[in-house]
Amino acid sequence: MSQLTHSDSWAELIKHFEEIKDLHMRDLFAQDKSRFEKYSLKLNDILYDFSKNRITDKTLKLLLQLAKDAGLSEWIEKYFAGDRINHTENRPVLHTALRIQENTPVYVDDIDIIPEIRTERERVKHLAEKIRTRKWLGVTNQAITDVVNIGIGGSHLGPLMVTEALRAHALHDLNIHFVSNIDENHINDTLEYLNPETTFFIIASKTFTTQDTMVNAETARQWYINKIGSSEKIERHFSAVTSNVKLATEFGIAEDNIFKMWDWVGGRYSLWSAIGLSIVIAIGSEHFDDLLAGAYEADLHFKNAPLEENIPVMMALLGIWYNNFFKAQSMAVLPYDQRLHRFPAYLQQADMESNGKYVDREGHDVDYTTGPVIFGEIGIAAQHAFFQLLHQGTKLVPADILAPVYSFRCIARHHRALMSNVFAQTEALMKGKTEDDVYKELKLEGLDDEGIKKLMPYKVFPGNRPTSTFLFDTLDPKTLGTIIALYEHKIFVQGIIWNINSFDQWGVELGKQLAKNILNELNDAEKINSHDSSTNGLINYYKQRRPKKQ
Ligand code: G6Q
Repeated sequence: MSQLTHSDSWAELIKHFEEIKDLHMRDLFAQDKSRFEKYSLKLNDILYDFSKNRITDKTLKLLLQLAKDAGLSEWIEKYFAGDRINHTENRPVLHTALRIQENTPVYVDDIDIIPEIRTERERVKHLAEKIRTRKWLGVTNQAITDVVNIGIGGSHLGPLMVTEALRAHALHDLNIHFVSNIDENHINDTLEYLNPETTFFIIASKTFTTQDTMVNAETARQWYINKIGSSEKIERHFSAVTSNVKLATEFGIAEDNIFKMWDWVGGRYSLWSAIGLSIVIAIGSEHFDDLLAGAYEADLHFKNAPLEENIPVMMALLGIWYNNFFKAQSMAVLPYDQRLHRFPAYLQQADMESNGKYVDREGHDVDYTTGPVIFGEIGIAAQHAFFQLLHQGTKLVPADILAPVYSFRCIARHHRALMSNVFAQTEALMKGKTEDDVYKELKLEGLDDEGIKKLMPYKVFPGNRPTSTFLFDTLDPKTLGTIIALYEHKIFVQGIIWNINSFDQWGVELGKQLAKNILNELNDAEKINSHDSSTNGLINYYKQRRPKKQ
């Protein structure tokens, strides 16, 4: 038995779960008029309402005890101080250093990393501003009109999510594209309408060895050479963000156009580093600074707020409550702001790659469940799709809702309708619809008692489905920075309580190795028999059916 499941606080929580599991939130709200005041927190313009959760004061007390028993406060100190908490890779975890606003030093191997972070950021801004102000000229001395970020995973999802979210701040005559899939359709479809004379590529890869990115990068280079007729002035069209300067130089990227990454920044936590070059080009350096400043606000809050007033801690504890005690397998992320449409995909990686692990920090199998399946979609779209399961399915799916109080180019008619959905859905998920409600509704519609009786079971909603709502003023860079960092810290807290290393990703590394081996087997027409019968069968079927040139 692990220390966690062996602890007194765990045993108390199991006992408490038995007491509380049948309580209905409808009754909890009726009994306690101050639930909203009690169970909501604020950070700047962000309101976090977690009152529509299946909790009481006692639940929170016990969950907080669990966090204390895990030594959370000490771990938070280690995290910010640069201890090597990513022990399987022997690395510190310092994405937080990328957004520090003061000149407080942060040491890695006795060297203060802040000056280097600032130097690199200035280089990024300098290039970005030259492109934005049309001073960076391509091979035929024309300004850049299109920027293509080639990267995958952590070198793709963060920049893509943020540039989409902050479109309102972007230049209208500069297009940013993202290519991640090794499927040639992705790069072909992107390059089809672009002019090589006015296109600028960012090869974003921490390792500069990731197959998907390197194959796409090579195709981009060939495209440039074929279209221009030579590699003339190619250095004006290619840049790289990487910790592998040697490979980037060998690829042919000019040293001035290579931006550094460090091994103490994990891919999925790297949008704050030079990996954010595409973001800076899109929204400008001042807005990027605001994004960092927003994240820093979340860092300060996480570091300094008492655990019971700490938003990421509450988010994490609620997740643990449902995951480990209610045995919920998943969690939905439902932004109602259209510009957050890539946020669920971004969070899916951040959370599932960090906490999808069954081995604890001591190398033992855990005897409890860890990270949930994260999924999501724009809330409004999801209402017309999978909300059915949230309301009446057999699974408990806790959900996070994110919505802006106002929008940049607000059209009141749209925005009020949007928000009416936010409030109506969270209320309905919590309250449900009783037989009484259904009876009255159907009676009003003119149904007789016989008809009502037949329809009744289908029309009842059990309710008691938990949601937590983030309401923020508007989706500006600062607020977005804060929201992202709150989720990063939530993931950290859960990793600490589950006693796992949230910062390695051996599962992802495996995929990188496997594909390399099989690639060699695809290069000729020879029949393969080195795998299991299914893999052999699939490979051989593919080899037989593919057109000659492929
Ligand atoms: C993120 C992961 C992974 C990584 C990609 C791309 O935390 O490590 O998603 O970001 O595999 O790796 P490179 O940046 O090295 O190409």
